[in-house]
Amino acid sequence: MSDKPLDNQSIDTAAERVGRLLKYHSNFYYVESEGVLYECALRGLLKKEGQDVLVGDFVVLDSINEVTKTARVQRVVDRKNTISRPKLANVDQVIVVYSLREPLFDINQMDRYLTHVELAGLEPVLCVSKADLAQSEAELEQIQSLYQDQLGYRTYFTSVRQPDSLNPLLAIIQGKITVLAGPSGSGKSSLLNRINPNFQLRVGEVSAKIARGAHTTRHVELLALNADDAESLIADTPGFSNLKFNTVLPTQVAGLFRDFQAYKADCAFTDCLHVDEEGCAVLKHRDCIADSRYQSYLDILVEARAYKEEAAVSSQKQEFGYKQLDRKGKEALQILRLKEKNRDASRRTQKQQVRLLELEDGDAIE
Ligand SMILES: Nc1nc2c(ncn2[C@@H]2O[C@H](COP(=O)(O)OP(=O)(O)OP(=O)(O)O)[C@@H](O)[C@H]2O)c(=O)[nH]1
Ligand SMILES: [Mg+2]
Ligand SMILES: [Zn+2]
Repeated sequence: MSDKPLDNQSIDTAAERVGRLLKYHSNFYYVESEGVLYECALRGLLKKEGQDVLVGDFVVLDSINEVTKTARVQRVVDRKNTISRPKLANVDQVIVVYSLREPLFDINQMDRYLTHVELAGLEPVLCVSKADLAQSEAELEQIQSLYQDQLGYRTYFTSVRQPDSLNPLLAIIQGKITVLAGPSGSGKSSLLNRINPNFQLRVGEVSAKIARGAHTTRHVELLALNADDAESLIADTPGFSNLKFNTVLPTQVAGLFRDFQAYKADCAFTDCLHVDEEGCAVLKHRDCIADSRYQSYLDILVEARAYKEEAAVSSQKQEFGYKQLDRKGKEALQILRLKEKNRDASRRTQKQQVRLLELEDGDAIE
């Protein structure tokens, strides 16, 4: 499994041990267990089943070789949670890093990141980076007033040029599994290099012309904040330019906006989408919700509606086609479905369709 000499006598075939997957690179899984980093391959069956093995996963190792520091990932332990972009498991918190300038702070994009974190069931933390580029105090105050004072998200302003500004952030990442997310060029890797210079993460340029980052970070890796502390880990992630909402149903979207919560239970219809419905309590209190937030809600709602339509069409197609089939055809389809079960993408589509059948409008997941 690696080019290191295989010392079979060092393999304890019976031994099993749990470790945490810190990174995946060139088909190898790097798993930390009891202070040792093992280079691992996947058990054949895991590959066959097409099971996702994610950075952050606890995995059971076997075929452990203490000489070559290699092992095999036998299985994945049940996850506490997963986040989708980037894909990570067992995360405690996500810090959304968005620069004040270069690239320019975009309130609707910020909402999209926050909503994604809410979707994973996690409490987002905001980090407004490159605070040294502020042209006035008012800029910072405006952001703080909306996100911290009105919405209650913890909001930090940082600059790698003002090292003291990192201290509050340092305090909240101790003892936790933290993920930094945010657009390319917002300074995630720079921030981490400041926190621990040993990380030596690659830092990119922000194009002057398009004011966008260069997608410098390519891989997700969990890094140990301190050498002998396996409980404080932080992940640098690649920035995304395009966060999609293609797994959310329209009735779920309002549940991701905490500023809607106080009102939405009083809407006349349980499937109210808070757009133009009569008896909508959110619209009645529209003045209490920031315009930018309501606009972000509408934008995401459009995508959720498109997703729902697409999923309905594909499930209808499948259902209609099935009814037309003769017995032989149905058998062939069953075999095809079984084969597809092993493929990740098709499994996901099937799950979406099942969820769609379960979720009539009005049965929103809260
Ligand atoms: N003025 C200023 N520039 C910064 C600060 N932090 C980072 N930068 C600059 O921003 C640019 C992008 O930084 P990166 O750390 O590579 O950004 P990133 O978020 O990791 O980007 P991706 O890996 O592409 O997602 C670099 O040129 C940094 O020098 C800061 O606090 N102030
Ligand atoms: Mg980076
Ligand atoms: Zn409503």
